[in-house]
Amino acid sequence: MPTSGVLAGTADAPATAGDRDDPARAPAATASAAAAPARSWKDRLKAGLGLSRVKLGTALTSVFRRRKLDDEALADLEDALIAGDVGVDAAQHLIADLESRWKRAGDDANPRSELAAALVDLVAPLERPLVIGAERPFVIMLVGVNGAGKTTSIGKLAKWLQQQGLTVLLAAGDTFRAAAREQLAAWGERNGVAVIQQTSGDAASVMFDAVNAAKARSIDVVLADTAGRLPTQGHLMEELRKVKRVIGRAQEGAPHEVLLVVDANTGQNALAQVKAFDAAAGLTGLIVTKLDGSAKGGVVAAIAKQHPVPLKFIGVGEGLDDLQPFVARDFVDALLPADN
Ligand SMILES: Nc1nc2c(ncn2[C@@H]2O[C@H](COP(=O)(O)OP(=O)(O)O)[C@@H](O)[C@H]2O)c(=O)[nH]1
Ligand SMILES: [Mg+2]
Repeated sequence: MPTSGVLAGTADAPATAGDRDDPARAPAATASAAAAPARSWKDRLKAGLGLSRVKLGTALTSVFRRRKLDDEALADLEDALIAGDVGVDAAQHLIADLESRWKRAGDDANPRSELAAALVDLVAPLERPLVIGAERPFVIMLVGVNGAGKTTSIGKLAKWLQQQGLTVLLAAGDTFRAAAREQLAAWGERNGVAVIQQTSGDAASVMFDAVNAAKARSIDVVLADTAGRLPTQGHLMEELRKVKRVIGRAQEGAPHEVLLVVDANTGQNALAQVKAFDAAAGLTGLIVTKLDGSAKGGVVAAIAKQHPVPLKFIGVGEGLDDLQPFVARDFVDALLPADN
C-alpha cells in the first residue's frame, strides 16, 4: 500500500453500473454508449475531421475538379492550406513539393492524390506509436495548458493500455483543484485502476508516492496527470521540471514519456505550446485532442514542418475509444476532401 497521506487506491473496485450511468461523473462513457452501433475508427476519424475537411475543401475541390495545376490553382491551394491552419511554412513546402511531383507525374496526374502524397510525406515522421518499454513501472507524464484534455486522455489511455494486457496506476498530479482530483478518481473507477492522490501536498510528492506504489504493486504503467499551465507562467513551467526530476529520483530513467496534450482548436497557438513545453520539459510526444469540432486539423502539418514531435495519439471525440494512435495515411485521407 502507498505511504501515509495517500488516499486508498481503487484497484480492486471497478466502476459500478451506477457510476457509468451517472452523466456528471462519466460523460464520455455515456457518449460512447449512445454511439453504440460501433463505427470503425476510420469512420470516426473521418467524421471527426469533417469540419477541417470542409474548411480545406472549397478551394481544394475546385482545384481537384480542374485537374490542372496552373499558377492560379497553386495560389488557391496555398490559400486554402493556410486557411486550414497548415501554416505558411508548411503550405509553401507543400506547394513546392506538389509542383515537383506534378512535373514528374505529367499532365494527367491527379492533384488530389499528389497533394495527399505530399501531405503524407510531411506528416509521416510524426507517426511513431507509443511503445511501452521494459522499464517497470513505465512512467508517462502528461502536460499542457488547462482544458487541453490531459485528464480525459489519461482515462482513455488507461483503457487502451489495459486492452494490451498492461496494469495501470494513475497519479493525481493536478493538486491545485479538488475537482481535478475527483475527475481523475472517476476515470480510475471507471477503468478499475488505482489512483494515487493526496489531499494536501504538492505534485512532486504525489508523483513520488505513485511511482513507489506502482513498484510495490508491480504495476506496469503509471499515467501521471499534471495541472494545466501556460508556457508564459515561468514558475509553473519550473514546477514541471521539478516534478519531472522527482519522478526521476523515485525511479532512475523515469519519466519514460513526457506527452504534451494540445487542443486542436488552438490552431497555430498549438505550435507555440509545442515549442515552449518542449523547451521546459523535453517532450517525447504529443496528443492532439478535439480534432472533432475543430476546423484546424491542418495544424498537424504545421507541427510536422516547424517543430516535429512524435504524435502518439489523436482524439476525435469524448468517447473512451475516441483516442487512437496517429496513422499518417489515414489522417490525410480523412483530412482531404474526396476527389470528385
Ligand atoms: N470533443 C472532444 N472533447 C474532448 C476531447 N478530449 C477532451 N475533451 C473534453 O475537453 C474538456 C477538458 O478536458 P480535460 O481532460 O478536463 O482537460 P485538462 O484540463 O487538460 O485535464 C472535457 O470536457 C473533455 O471531455 C476530444 O478529443 N474531443
Ligand atoms: Mg485535468
